[in-house]
Amino acid sequence: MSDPQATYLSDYRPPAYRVTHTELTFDLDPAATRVKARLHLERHPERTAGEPLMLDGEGLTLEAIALDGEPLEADEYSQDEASLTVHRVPERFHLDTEVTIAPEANTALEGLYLSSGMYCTQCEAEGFRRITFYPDRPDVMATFATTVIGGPGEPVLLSNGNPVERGELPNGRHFVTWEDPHPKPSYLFALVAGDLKKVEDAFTTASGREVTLQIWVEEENLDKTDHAMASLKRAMRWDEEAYGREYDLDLFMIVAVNDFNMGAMENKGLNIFNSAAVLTHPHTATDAAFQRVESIVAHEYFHNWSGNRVTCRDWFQLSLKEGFTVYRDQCFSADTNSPAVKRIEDVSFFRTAQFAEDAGPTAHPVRPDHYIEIGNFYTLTIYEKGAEVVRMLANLVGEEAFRRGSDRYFERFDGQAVTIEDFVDCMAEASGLDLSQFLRWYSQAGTPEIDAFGEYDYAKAEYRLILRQRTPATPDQPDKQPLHIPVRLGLVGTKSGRDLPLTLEGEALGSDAVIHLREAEQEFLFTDVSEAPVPSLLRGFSAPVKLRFPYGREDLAFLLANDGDGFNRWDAGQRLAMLALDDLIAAHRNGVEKVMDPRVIEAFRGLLEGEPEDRAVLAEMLTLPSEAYIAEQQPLVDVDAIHAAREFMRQGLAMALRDDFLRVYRENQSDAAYAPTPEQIARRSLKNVALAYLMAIEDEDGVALAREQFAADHNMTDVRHALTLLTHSSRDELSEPALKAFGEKWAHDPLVMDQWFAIQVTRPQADVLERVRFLMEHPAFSLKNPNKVRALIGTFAGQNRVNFHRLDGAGYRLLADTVIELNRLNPEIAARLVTPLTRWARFDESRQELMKAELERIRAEELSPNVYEVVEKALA
Ligand code: 0A1
Ligand code: ZN
Repeated sequence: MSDPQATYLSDYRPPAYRVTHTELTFDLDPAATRVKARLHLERHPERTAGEPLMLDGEGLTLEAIALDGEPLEADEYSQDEASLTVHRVPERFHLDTEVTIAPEANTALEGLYLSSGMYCTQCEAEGFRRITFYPDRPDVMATFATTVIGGPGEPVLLSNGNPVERGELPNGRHFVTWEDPHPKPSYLFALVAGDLKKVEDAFTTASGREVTLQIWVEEENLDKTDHAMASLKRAMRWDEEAYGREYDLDLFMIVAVNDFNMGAMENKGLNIFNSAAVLTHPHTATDAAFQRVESIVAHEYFHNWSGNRVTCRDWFQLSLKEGFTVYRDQCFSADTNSPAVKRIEDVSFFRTAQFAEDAGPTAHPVRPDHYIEIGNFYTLTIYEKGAEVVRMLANLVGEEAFRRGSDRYFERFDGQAVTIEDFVDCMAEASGLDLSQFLRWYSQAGTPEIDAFGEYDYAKAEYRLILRQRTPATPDQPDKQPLHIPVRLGLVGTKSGRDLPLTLEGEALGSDAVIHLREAEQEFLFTDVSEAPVPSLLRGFSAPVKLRFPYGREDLAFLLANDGDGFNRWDAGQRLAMLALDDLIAAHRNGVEKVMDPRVIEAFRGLLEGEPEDRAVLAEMLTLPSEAYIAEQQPLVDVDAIHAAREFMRQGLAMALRDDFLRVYRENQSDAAYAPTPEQIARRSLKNVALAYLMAIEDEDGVALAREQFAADHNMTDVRHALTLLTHSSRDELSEPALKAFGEKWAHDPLVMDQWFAIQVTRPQADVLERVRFLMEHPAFSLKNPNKVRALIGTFAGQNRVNFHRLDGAGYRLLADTVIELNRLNPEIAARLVTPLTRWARFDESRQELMKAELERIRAEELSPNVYEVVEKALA
């Protein structure tokens, strides 16, 4: 096999021919589905006449081909493993092809495949070419008419748009024809067929269109759709109010499937969801799962405008739809729940996972300029950093100009496939701002670092702030330019404990302002500063950067108690804990006795004993930075020292504040009927944080409460949390009976079994790796199901840091073995799973060697382009 080739943004050309209308007929069969396609084509006006027609196609058996009704002779076309070329075509014509494909053999879950006996499709990014020959690129947009023929096993036959005809056929077969009037790229095509049941509801749009809403599931899941339906209706209303965007068909469908590579897919009118991203029930799903479902349902729905009506010119522009849509779903969730907690959760995840990606061998810009396999670019950088970039734009231009800009974008480009510049231009026009420097955020990879210094001049009542920015080199990008960085800040008076009014260069800015850092180094002089302040910088995480400031621990304790910005109050607590953790890590490494910093205890005591304004935020404030986040802050990751330091601090806090934790637990314990409301969720989080501290010292009252909470079986949030604490305790008599009871009770429910797997493989005990191997043989586990792989292997490698990084290399070996097997079955999942190994450079030498050896072992295999690209970068 020759090495896979890269595709470059700079090579972009419009397609030689475009498709104006696509007619498809599927005659379904597990081993040999027949797909007939009639493509109505015409030459692209920007391309010269007489060029051959090239269509993408992979794994298709061509049965027939005709041009304008005339079958083609063998010398009139040619074929290789990825394409079909018709040598001579007229300006305008139609092409008929007939192919067969084998959905039952499709384990990659791209194209048409079978999931629990049900036919379904996944076409983004390049799955449609596994269904039929087609110009499979997002800038070819056509209307579709699709006929699906199924048998008695497929009473339900779905595709995009509206059903226009249905009927019976010989041999017990039947058909439904669907028409989608909105031109769309092939990646938004979808088909679902099987024995499905639906829940139906309705929504009236602002302009009075009656929309039927359907959620299609396997019969046993009919009682798990309420929350998704309610979320969908909220999202539809929100998009009308926040963006003026209405739904544009009479029918909107969601289908739940068990085997799915990602969370969900925004196919026009027929969203297909990983069942984990749509099904909820108080007894099977946690609060976090309820919130995730709400945000994913909204995300896919919002794509109807940001992605479908206006789509991407090419896959380099992926963040155009994904960054914008993530920003939209984040704002929606913030509006529906607690905005402060939503931001804290998003930022702590971002700073852990995206920062790590940006610092590793697969770092890439929000708009990459080349790729081997686009499937590898559905990343935290494209999605989450892309959303941060849109958020910065929104903050830079202001709410009203942002709305004018987005209106302009949707109106100007409706029905078109466009670029990131098109989007940014609309924002520049709507606001009158020059965003040319800002565009660097899209092309420059890596996390910018800001070093800040401040000086208060008492006599002059001035505060001088100096900001220096630099972005470290990333693969392929040694030199970086300064970025345009919005830094939101306040100055908190040390006497008054209040945000002071800000005056910058004579301009009064209020007490909370955004300053614009554009130079490598820039000075900001605030005047009329009446008392010595502590600066509160990068409020709300106003830019995706690392900001350092030489805060003392007293400063941080002060900000934790007084900062006018809730997000930065939380961040001050995290910084304070980090300083203390650094000491503990050093002590552990040097083999000296660890000592708990009393300032952390006092800060936590203040939080626990104060009046909680927002319980959900309080729960976040009482949560120490994760091991992954701590690791992200260290120059060289010492997994054992980090684990030991964090455990020491958790236990120190638990011992010092035991009574407070117990009280907080009791005050927030409730028997009210479960509802995923912000109030209830906040109480449960706070109570469960308290319980986790009590269990960190295996306090007898804590143990009793955990057992009671597990036995009470009130809702999955509480049950799962209690089970996790019992399972992670050092006492087998606590963990084993609970795990057994839970596993037996839920053996029939795959989504709950995923949780059962994840809970066990995050155990800190040293024998957990053997348990992972053992569980891989469990009847509920399957390498073919991505949810199972993520729950068992992904969770172990990503979250059980001490055991994955075992010094004998057994964790690495387990991961590599799995990647090698999955490389053949499902390359997309294999390429994602390998990620932890690619981060070898952060660890000590012996671990580096072990990790690289496993990467080499993978590289020696015959690799899919997906795994090849990742492993090559990791070993470069
Ligand atoms: N566009 C979807 C994500 C998605 C991408 C690829 C997929 O299969 C390979 C599936 C889904 C979203 O943003 O939700
Ligand atoms: Zn998306």
